[in-house]
Amino acid sequence: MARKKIALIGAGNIGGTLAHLAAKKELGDIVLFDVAEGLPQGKALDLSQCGPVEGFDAKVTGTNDYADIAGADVIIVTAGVARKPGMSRDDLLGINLKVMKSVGEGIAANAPDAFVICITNPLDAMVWALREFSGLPHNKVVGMAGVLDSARFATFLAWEFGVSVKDVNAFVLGGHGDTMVPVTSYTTVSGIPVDDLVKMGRSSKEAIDAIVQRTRSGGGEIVGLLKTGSAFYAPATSAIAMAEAYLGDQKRILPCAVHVDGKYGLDGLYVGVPVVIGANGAEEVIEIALDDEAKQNFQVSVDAVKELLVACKAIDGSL
Ligand code: TXD
Repeated sequence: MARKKIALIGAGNIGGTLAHLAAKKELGDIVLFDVAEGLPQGKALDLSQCGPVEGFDAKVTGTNDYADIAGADVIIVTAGVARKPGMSRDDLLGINLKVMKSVGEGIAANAPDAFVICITNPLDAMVWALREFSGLPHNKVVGMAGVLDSARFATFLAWEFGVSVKDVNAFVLGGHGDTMVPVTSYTTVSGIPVDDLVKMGRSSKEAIDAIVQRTRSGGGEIVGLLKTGSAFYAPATSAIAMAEAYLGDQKRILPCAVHVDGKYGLDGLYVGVPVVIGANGAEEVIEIALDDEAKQNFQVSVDAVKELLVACKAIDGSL
């Protein structure tokens, strides 16, 4: 069976890490695309030279020509600009919306059957715009945010409880912004709800509330430390888990930014919700019962995403 083809649009910090992870896991042959001359080609050559050491036969190539992504099975989009200290994700909208238009056209013309995972910020708006510009089916265009936000939440909880990260199943809903909704009532350690662990005296409400807040500002914390850009190891790792769920028809229930129409009281918005990811892409949105607080927080997050879409439409009248 011919190897799958993974196209990475954007060969920057996340793109290069995606390529390295995909090659090590031999998910398929990898094409790195970027508008910067030499960057994708240089990283592809460097990554290829990992092959003899790592023992992978995946071909890694770099290009500035969209024709080279033809027939891709999975496309992961990181093209655009990243945050610097003092910038919010929403500050990137003006520049990155134009980038999504060129990326969407490139995908439509060369790989319309791909499963597309968007990472570019502001994520909830960019994934919606990418779907509009590309014209691909809604179930084949998703956004990566919730897997990363849940991983940040799980890391902090594992540290707090002194347990293995393997046993923490964290749940984050909503947009990829300060309004995201870490849901403690659906977050467990080996099946034990976090709220019960607090009642058992293994943490406190104050400590858990502080972790919820640290999760919300998890991206900004790293931007502040790095000063030159934003997180890229965990974002790449999170997107690769989504790609594997698609390529392996794993039917995983993952928090992703997907097109929600009818459930959660939404009528056609991209926002972070639990979704089954399998060979048909986003196969089923799982509508969970939210307590009043989570419901209110989710609505705040939905309203914030809607404001971003208004801003997008004001910039590009074709949306
Ligand atoms: O959870 C999430 N979704 C977020 C997303 C987590 C972390 C980072 N988040 C966002 O991903 C971040 O705010 C950025 O918008 C993207 C990519 O972050 P990365 O750290 O990889 O940015 P880089 O290193 O600047 O790489 C971006 C590349 C760079 O090489 C540019 O030359 C290229 O994008 N670029 C383009 N490629 C193709 N087409 C166009 N038009 C283009 N413009 C820039």
